[in-house]
Amino acid sequence: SNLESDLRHALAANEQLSMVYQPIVNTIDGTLIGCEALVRWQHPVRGFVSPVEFIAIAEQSELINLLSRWIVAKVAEDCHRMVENNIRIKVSINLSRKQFSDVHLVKRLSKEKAKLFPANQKINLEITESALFQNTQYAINLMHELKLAGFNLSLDDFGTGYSSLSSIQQFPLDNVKIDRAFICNCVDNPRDGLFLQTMSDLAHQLDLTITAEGVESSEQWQLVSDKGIDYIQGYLISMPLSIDDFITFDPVA
Ligand code: G
Ligand code: G
Ligand code: MN
Ligand code: NA
Repeated sequence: SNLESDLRHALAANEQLSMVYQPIVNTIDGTLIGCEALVRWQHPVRGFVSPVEFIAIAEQSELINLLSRWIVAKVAEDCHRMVENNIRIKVSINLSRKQFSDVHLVKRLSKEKAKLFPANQKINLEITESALFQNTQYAINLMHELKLAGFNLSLDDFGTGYSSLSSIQQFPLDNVKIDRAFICNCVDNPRDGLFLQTMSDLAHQLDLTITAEGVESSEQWQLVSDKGIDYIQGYLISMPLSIDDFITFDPVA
């Protein structure tokens, strides 16, 4: 079967697709400060299809617009559930390179924010590193517009790609997410530890917060904490959770 037409069908029927939410906590005391929304597709024949695969397929056509709209509407619905359960946290939504280069992005997201989300909902947009360096001036302008529209901005997957440490200072960011590649060996590899310390110091000099992704052990949590990294996310804290599980998630339990 053809994945593109299958995805089109799943979107039209509002089935097979779901959102999960991975907690993001304070490094110092483990309190919940936010979550990252991640899309999932349970295909009836193929089973779980990775978002890496189906987002790339959606981006080959206008289907990416439908998928983006579905994701934002679903996240908004789930933010209402969180607020009803007295969970008022920042929710992070990923933007792919192609989504980031859509000229209608700011207008569309602003409308959706006003119309669909709870009042005063804090929304963070995660932009992958490679998206910023295709056209630096375009990226800077777009990011200023997103900031004016009330969104917070994270640089996602930092360290995997193109940016030198100092080049990030030109972008109006709020937060940097260190790619999990630097976390997985950081306890044994002094070079990764040095990179984390350097990134943490730089982020704070630029007035950004910094998040470590992919924290899987308490040794990693301790090391990341020693480096002054503000927030952590990873399987040690929690897997990504359905909204039902997320609203009963207790980070300190
Ligand atoms: O959740 P998982 O580790 O399978 O995600 C794999 C990749 O897919 C990650 O790079 C993640 O950023 C991306 N991804 C997951 N959900 C979304 C989404 O809702 N929108 C976009 N653009 N990317 C997503
Ligand atoms: O590219 P991005 O950072 O958006 O991707 C997030 C992805 O990382 C999600 O698909 C999520 O499932 C995955 N992830 C989250 N925590 C961990 C972890 O502790 N270990 C590993 N290996 N993957 C993780
Ligand atoms: Mn992300
Ligand atoms: Na990432």
